[in-house]
Amino acid sequence: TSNNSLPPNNNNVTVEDDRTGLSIPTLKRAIADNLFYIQGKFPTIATENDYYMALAYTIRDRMLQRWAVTVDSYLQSKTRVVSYLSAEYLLGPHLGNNLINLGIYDRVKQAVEELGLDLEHLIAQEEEPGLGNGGLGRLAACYMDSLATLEIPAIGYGIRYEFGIFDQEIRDGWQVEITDQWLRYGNPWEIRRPEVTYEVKLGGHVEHYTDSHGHYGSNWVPDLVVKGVAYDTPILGYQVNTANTLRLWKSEAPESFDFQAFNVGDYYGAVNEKVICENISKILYPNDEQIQGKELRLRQQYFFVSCSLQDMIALHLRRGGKVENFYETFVVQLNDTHPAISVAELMRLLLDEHELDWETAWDVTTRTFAYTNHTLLPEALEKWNLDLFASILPRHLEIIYEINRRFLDEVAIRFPGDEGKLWSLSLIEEGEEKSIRMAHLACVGSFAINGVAQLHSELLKETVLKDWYELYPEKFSNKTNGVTPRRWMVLSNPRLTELITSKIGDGWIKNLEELKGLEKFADDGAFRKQWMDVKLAVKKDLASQVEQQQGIKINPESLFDVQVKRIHEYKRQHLNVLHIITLYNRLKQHPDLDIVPRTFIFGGKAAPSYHVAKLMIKLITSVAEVVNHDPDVRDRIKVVFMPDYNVTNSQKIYPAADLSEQISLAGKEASGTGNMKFSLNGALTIGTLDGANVEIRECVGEENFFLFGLTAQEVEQLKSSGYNPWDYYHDSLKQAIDQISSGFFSHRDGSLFQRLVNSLLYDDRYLLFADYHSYIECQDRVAEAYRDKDKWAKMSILNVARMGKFSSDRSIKEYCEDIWKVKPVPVELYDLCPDGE
Ligand code: Z15
Repeated sequence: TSNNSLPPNNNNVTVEDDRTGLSIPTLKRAIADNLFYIQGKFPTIATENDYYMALAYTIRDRMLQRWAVTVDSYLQSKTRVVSYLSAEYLLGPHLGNNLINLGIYDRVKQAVEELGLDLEHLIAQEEEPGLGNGGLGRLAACYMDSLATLEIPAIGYGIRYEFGIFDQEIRDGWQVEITDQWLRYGNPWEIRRPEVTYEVKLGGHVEHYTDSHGHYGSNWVPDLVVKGVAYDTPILGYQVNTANTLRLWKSEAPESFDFQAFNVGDYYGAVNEKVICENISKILYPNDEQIQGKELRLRQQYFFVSCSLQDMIALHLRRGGKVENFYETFVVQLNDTHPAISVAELMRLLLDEHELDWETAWDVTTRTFAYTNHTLLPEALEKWNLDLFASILPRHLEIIYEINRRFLDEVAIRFPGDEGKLWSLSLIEEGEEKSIRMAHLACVGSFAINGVAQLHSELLKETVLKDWYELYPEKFSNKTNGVTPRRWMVLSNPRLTELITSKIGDGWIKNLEELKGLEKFADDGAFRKQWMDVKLAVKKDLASQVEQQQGIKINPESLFDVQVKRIHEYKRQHLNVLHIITLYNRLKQHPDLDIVPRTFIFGGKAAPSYHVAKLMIKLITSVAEVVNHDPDVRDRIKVVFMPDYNVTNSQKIYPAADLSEQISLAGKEASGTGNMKFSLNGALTIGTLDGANVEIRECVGEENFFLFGLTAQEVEQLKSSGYNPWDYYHDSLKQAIDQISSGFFSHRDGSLFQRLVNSLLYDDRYLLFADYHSYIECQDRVAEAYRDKDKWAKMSILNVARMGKFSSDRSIKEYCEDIWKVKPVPVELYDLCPDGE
C-alpha cells in the first residue's frame, strides 16, 4: 500500500472511519472530535495547544494499526530483533515527522487550514522530548528512524526522564538553566503500559547458600526495590508499515510500599522511600562527555538496563524460546558505556534467576552484546568508584570479579609474564581509588566493538582500546555515523526538498545516494540561481526570527557562518571567537576595508557545572555586544548567540547556513553529526581533519571543503615534543588575547575572562594557538570564495550531491549486515480483530 495514494474509496465504503480515514473531510471531523472528546473543548474556547493535542491524537490514531501489527508480527516471527540500549534519545518533536513518514503532510495542512488554523503553528506547539544531551542522543533518534524505515525489527530502550535537558536562557550574556517541563501539558505520543512492569533491586547485601543438590547459589537481599513502568512511543518508518517501539522506563515505588508503611506506622519513612524510587527517572544528567560519578546516575543506568533485559527475556520466553537461546531473539547494541552494566546484569539474571551455569550464561551474554564507543576523551570514559558500586550493586560486583578473574587467566596465558597487560586490561582499576572500568566491561562482554567514524575507529585501536584490539582484533570495526534525511532534509528544509525533487524525483529520501543525480546540474546556471534563491529564502526566515526574538537585525545577503553544538573546549568555539576579533580589529584599523559581510551564529548549551564552557558563552555574547554596536563596523559583521539550541531550533538553523564550523582539535571529535546536517543542506564546511569531517571531505571533494589545522598525528607529535602556546603568541593573535584579558570586551573588567585566557596561555590543551594562523588564512579563503556566488553555488550543490553516504540508513544497513545479522521484515497490514469483536 502506498501512503501517498488516496484511501480506497470503493463503492462499499461510503463513510470513512474517523480514526483511520485520510480524506480531508474525515481529518477535519476527527480533529474536531478529538478536540471535544479528549481535550474537552469547543472550538470557541480552544487554545492553539488544544488544537495541537487534537491533531496529535488524530495522527496517532492513524499510526496505531501499523504499530499494533508490527509488534504482533515480531512476537509471531522467529527473526532476531535489534535491541538498542541508550540512556539518551534526543528525538525532537514527533508531529511533523510523523506527518512526513505517513506521507500526509500536505493533506493535513489543507485540512487544518480549512479549520482556520496553521499547521506550522500547531507543529510549533509541541514541546520536544529533550531526553538527551547532544550527538549521542540524537544519533539514537536517527537510528530509530532508519531502523523503522528499513523495516528492521527493533526496539529502543531508555529512560523516561520527567525533566529532560534544561532550557537555556541568556541573561546578561550568561547561560541560565531553566527546568525542562516537557510533560507539562501531557504527551499524546506515549502510551503507559501499567501491566509491563519489573522490579529492580538496589543496595543491600548478598547471601550465599548451598542447595540440597550441593549447588551454590546467591541471594541478593536489597535494601530498596523500585518498580519500572513501560511507556511506549511508536517510531514510524518512512512510507512503510513498520512502526517500531521506543520503550522508556519510569521509576515508581512498588504498590507494597504504602501497605508496609501503614503496618509499621512509619509514614515519613515510606513517603521518603517513595520519593527515592521516583527520583531515579526524574532528571537527565546534563553533561555531554563529562562524567561525574554520581550515585543517582549509576542507579539510573542499572534501573533501565535491568528493566530492559527482564523485558527482553520475558518477550523471548513468550515467543517460546529457551533462556539459553536468548541471543537468537535479541541482539543488544550498547550505545556507549552508559548501559554497559548490562553485561553483569544479564549474567545475574541467567545465573541467579534462571539458574544457568556460568559457562552457558557467559556464552549467551557474549553472543548478545555489541558495544559502540563514542569518545576518546579520557575524562569521558566511565569509571565507577568501587565502594560506591558495591553499595548499590553488591551482586554485580561479585559477578564482575568473577568475569575479571576468568578473563585475566586467559590474558596471562596469552601474554605469559606480562604483568603490565594484566593491569591495563583488568576491569578493575587499582590505585589510590579503586574503580570499575565500564569500557572494559563492555569490551569483554561484547562480540563486536565499533567506533563512529573511520578516524575515530583507527584511533580507538591505537589508543584507549589498544590492548583490547591486540587481544580481539576480529571484534573491531567502524560504523560511520549518519543522519536521517527525513527530519534533516524533508521536514526541516521543504524548499530545498522540493527543488531537488523537481530535478531528480523523490527516490533520494529513502536512497540518499540518488542525490548524485544533482551533480549534472551543478554547471546549470538556471539551477544554480534557483539553488541560491532557496538558500536566500531560508536565510530570510531565520533573519526575521532572530530579529523578532532578539531584536538583532541581520543581513540575509551576508555569509551565514554557523557553529551550533554543545559548548566544549575541545570543540573550540573560542577559536571561532578569535577569528571574529581578528576581523573586527582589521576593520578598526582599516575602516574602509572591503570585507565580505558575515553573520556569525552560535548556539549550544554548556553543562551547568562546566565553568569554562559557561565562560565561553559569556565571551561570545560579550564580543557580540561590542561588535554589533560599533558604528565603525557598519553592520559588516554581526554576532548572534541563539539561545536554547535544541532539535526544534536546529531545524531552522542548518538549512540557513552558508558555512559550517567543524573546528575541533583533530583527534577529539569522535564523529560529529551536525557536520553532516549542514553539508546535506548545502553549507560548505570549514573544518579540521577530525571525526567524520575526513570522510565528508573525501566525498564532497577537497576543492569543495575548507580544510585547516594540524592532523591528529601532528597534534600528537607537537604535544610529545613539548607544545608551548607562547611560541604562537604574537601579532593579531596576541592582540586579540590581550584585548580579551584587558577587559576590552567586558567593560574594562580585566578579571572576567582571566580563567579562559590563562587556560590558553598556560596550557592550551586543545591547541587553539597552534591552529590559529591556519584557521584565519582558511577563513580568508572562505570569504574570497563567497564573493563568487556562482562558484559558491556550484560547490554547495556538489556538497549536497555527494553526501549520500551520510544517511543513517547507510549506517544502519552496515550494522545489520556486519554486526546484527538481521534482515528487513516487511510488515503486512492485517486486521488484528477480524470479526470486529
Ligand atoms: C556524546 O554526545 C558523544 C560522545 C560521548 O561519549 C558522549 Cl558521553 C556524548 C558524541 C560525540 O562527541 C560525537 O562526536 C558523535 O558524533 C556522537 O557522540 C555520536 O556518535
